[in-house]
Amino acid sequence: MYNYIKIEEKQAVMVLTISAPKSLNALNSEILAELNSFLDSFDCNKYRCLIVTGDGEKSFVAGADISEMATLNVQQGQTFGNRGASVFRKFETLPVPVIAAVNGFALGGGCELAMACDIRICSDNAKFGQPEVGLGIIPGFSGTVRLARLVGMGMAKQLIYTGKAIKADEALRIGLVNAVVPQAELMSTAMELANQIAANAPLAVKAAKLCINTEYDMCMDDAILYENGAFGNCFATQDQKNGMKAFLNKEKVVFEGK
Ligand code: CO8
Repeated sequence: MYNYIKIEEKQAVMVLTISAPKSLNALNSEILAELNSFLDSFDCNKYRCLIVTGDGEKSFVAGADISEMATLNVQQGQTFGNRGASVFRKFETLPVPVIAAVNGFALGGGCELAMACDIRICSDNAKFGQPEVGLGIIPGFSGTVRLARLVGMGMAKQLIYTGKAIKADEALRIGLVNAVVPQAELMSTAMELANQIAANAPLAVKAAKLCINTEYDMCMDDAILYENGAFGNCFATQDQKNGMKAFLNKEKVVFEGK
């Protein structure tokens, strides 16, 4: 069905693998189109978490495809940038949480893809960077937007202006990733995290994601009001009733997402 992405269902968790090994999983238009159609058809009622990774042990995504960008004009550059940015925004706003399991190079568009995910964990051989200015461009898949939000203005500017890649331990230190694990444990760690998320009340997890994303750009008073509305809505769900009843009766609950 797809040429460049592989999908694997693991009960309530979906694993998406970007696979273009000849170019270290660099993103060309075809891969972006496949990711777009995958996201459009993703069933957020069936799956409670999505894990995104890259094929092989060397690279998550080594950026946007430089061979495709080399001859673009201004209009085509904007179109290509917009294509990637809008796909990444779909990852960011997917109703269920998305975990990036970064298994190697996350450069340029690869770092930008990881940043559009909710949570990033990486293998100890991972490298992160925004090398675009060394190619005569700037990050164009929303890297100038998200990097400063994640690691602060000063560090984002340093990374983008120098184009230098950083290793996994430095990415952890500056808060770009949540955890670093040995390569052999990356997918099992991502899966464990995904299963922990999937075991919780799915409507509540979705509401929490929407709140955090939406409130980030609001003023404090509006954000508190927004959360209050979403909090109240939780009491219309069966999951809230079952979850609290199970707690009070010292029973285990299985959430149905209702
Ligand atoms: N695009 C196209 N091909 C790539 C890319 C890429 N981003 N990265 C690697 N490849 C290809 C190489 O050309 C090579 O192909 P071949 O075997 O045919 O020569 C193959 O993958 C293997 O790569 P290397 O031989 O270079 O492997 P190394 O282990 O020596 O080096 C690196 C690995 C360090 C990852 C190196 O390949 C590299 O520096 N790659 C480019 C990284 C980069 O600059 N990424 C950012 C690209 S720009 C970007 O992402 C902008 C996003 C916003 C776009 C907005 C559009 C307007």
